[in-house]
Amino acid sequence: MGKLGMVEVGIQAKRCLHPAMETMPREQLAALQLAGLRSSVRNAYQHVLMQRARLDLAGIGPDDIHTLADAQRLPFTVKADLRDHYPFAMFARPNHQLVRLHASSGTTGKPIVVGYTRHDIATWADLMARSFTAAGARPGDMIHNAYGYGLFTGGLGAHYGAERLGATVVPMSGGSTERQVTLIMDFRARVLCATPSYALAIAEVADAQGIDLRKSALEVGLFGAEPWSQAMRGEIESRLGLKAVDIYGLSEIMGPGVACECECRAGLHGWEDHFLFEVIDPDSGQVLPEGQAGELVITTLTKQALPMLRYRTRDITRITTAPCDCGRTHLRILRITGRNDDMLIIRGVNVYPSQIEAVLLGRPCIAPHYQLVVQRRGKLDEVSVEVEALPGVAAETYETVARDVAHHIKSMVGITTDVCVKAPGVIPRSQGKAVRVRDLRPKESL
Ligand code: DLL
Repeated sequence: MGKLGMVEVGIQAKRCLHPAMETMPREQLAALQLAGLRSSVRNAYQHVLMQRARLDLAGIGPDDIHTLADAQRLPFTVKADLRDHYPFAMFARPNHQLVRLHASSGTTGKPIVVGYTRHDIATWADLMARSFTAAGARPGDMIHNAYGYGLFTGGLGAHYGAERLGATVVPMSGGSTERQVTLIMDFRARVLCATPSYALAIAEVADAQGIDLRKSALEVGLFGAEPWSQAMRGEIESRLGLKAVDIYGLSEIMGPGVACECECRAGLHGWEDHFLFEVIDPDSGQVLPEGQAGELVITTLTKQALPMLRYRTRDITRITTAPCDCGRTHLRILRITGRNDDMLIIRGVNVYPSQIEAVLLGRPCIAPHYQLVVQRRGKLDEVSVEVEALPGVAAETYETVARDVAHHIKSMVGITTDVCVKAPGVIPRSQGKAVRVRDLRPKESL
């Protein structure tokens, strides 16, 4: 690398919260990961009965980890394991050593519960602060946090990270959307944290109040917790007048801040000093070569209370270790296209809601609010797309608009859909994760 390159990396590295760690040569990072992997397997083996039994069955123990590739011999962990060991049987620490619990809402059956020691919470705050910094937030910023507080990891995760960064956090949570708009304007927030769908709901309420959020102090948004398309990014940026950054995480592994985009926005840096990332073929379980799309699998390297070995996230993505212009060396996870569970198979074509979203957001006359309704007719699954017209579009033209949208879905995604254009404001708005699919198929047929 030439001198100029060195200077550029130097400048960029200043935008890192932990420059030495975030720009560490990959061989050193690998050595760190190996040590972390050994200690995480040891933690799980020594303190979690279920993990010990499973590792014994697989014939691998903490002393058998010699290279990072040995991770591939470890058994997978899945969400059902957490349900089956509800509430605390997967914890590697007794309750009196935990300082916090979070839980997923769990639409079916028991929720899953995750626990943190004081050290785990400090690591999480650090990684969230690192993510904020990568996204362009700075100490002294006013951070408006519209992620839900409570058992969901979004609110408190972003909150602790913002405080750790040295920012001022407005702990707004989701809901009271008119008030959100008022406080964003009055407190002059520079950074907004919300799900992408809720960010748009805030923009819509601002419009209705005659307030132009593009004139607010907002400059950066950290949006995540649900899949969103590049087209949605464009929509959010033009409505809110900020730079929209993608942030990823999941409760089972930590919460938000497992990975986050930097200012280059060319994939989300997965923080490899704390996590080991793999992409597998969801059917065979085999690790895929770098760059191929598959299911993301994550192993925690430093978690005390809940060490996770090869957790199958169900999230579909690709990873790259190619150098990023920001100078960070940690690999990048490309935009999550969807979850395995959300994938629809319509007459043999695999479809993620985000693919349909990308088409909808590119059409004129259509608002960025939609739901897909899946039904079974005879033996075949069918999708109807419920979408809203923009205010001001004449109701007589709804049918023509619907035909245009159906045509574009057919040509770009390859499936035939029944499109229904509805009046503005009819599709339910989210305050957190948007419900994109209404599945009306009989349960026993799935
Ligand atoms: O959603 C944690 C989070 C909060 C992440 C705030 C980002 C911002 P869970 O409720 O456990 O945790 O849901 C995790 O949400 O497996 C993905 O399917 C999805 N998800 C999270 N971030 C993204 C993203 C939080 N940036 C599940 N893009 C994950 C796509 C995402 N999907």
